[in-house]
Amino acid sequence: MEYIVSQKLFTEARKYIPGGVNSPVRACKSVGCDPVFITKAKGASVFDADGNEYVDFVCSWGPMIMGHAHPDIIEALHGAVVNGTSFGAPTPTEIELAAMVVEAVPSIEKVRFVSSGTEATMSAVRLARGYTGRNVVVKFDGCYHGHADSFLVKAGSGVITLGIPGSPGIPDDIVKNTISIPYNNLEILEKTLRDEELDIACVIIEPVAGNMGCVAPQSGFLEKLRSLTEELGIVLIFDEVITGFRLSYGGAQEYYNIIPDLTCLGKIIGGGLPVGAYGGKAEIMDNIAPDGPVYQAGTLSGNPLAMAAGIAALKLLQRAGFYDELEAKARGFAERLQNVAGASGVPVQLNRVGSLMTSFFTGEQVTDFDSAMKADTDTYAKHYRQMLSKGIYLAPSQFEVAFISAAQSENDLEKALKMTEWSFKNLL
Ligand code: KE4
Repeated sequence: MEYIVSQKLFTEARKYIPGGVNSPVRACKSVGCDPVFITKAKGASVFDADGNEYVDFVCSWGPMIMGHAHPDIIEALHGAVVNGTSFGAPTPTEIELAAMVVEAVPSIEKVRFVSSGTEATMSAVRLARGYTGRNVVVKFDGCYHGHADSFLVKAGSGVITLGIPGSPGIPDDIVKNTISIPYNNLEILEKTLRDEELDIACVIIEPVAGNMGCVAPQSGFLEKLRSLTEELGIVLIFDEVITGFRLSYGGAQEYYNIIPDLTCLGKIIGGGLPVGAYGGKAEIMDNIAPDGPVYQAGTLSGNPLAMAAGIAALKLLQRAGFYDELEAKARGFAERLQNVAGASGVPVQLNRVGSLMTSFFTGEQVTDFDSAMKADTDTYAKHYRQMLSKGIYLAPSQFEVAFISAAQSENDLEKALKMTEWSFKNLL
């Protein structure tokens, strides 16, 4: 494959944009190559500026569960855009999408739309602090909740991908109110939450971690987290920006039947347009301005185009059998991928929850941040470059997930398996 045009574009982009990208992980630094510039996408395929076609397992980092440029979403956007693009005023479509979210997500009685997952999580934490009058946020090593100051402590996603401990520019006063503890460690969880020295406002967690690679909650972990936060009056926030409408129509909380106090959403609910949301018990949500004193606002919150795309996307997900079919497809693919890895002799741990999965290049089980960090990122990088050269578009980081979408065909998956088999033969 040639990447001549992408390379020219990357040089040009770096003149105007830091790192040539508008989000760090896209720069492909950790996988030892320059990014390809994508010009269009359709269904399971993305196309780069050199005209190369790829089977897409990034899915825009999660939103494109239906595949790219779905006709229903395109039609919804056409219908909306002719009426204008933004009004800065309440609109009927915000009510429609809000009602769909309230209906779908067990914990959500009221919901506020924002424009990104980061806005959703930072607002939910501010709300939890305002509602409890406490300051400390507990998060988990390797989980990523966006780039708000409070979260860049042992965070996942691009923070571990780039190997940066946190970020300059965040005052110690902020960091001291964030405590990060190991995922799946019940003993440290209980010890931390029961520490009376800490005035803990909330715990925020990815109910299935997707930002240290895919890491599932071990049996009893979420249940213990829920019972402890309930007992201690600590607000439990599920960050379902990835898992919301992904693991089931009601998200991870429906999938595991654990109901948090607040839930953060993003990605899928925008159908590819910029949307985030946070919601939960009315008793808590009614503390948000203008009804309550906790302030949060946004010029483009509830944007009519984003609402139209989100409504169309969720309607597609309501089809009977959708999630069963997605689970069967993902399970079948993962089983075959496991066989390829097993036959290759390459040490791979394949973690999968629903249509999220990660192949960790390590011989040990991956159950938390420390075990994830033992993965061989150089081998992942070589695998990434090999797969790209064969038309398979994976996440440019060992610490992200691959997404199965409704659009990938059996041929697409078969091609990915064949190229994986070829790659594994040429890795070591
Ligand atoms: P955004 O602000 O990027 O819309 O959402 C932040 C966020 C919050 N919570 C979770 C669980 C998330 O995964 C994210 C963002 N995910 C990353 C990739 N895993 C977005 C990709 C990027 O940073 O470019």
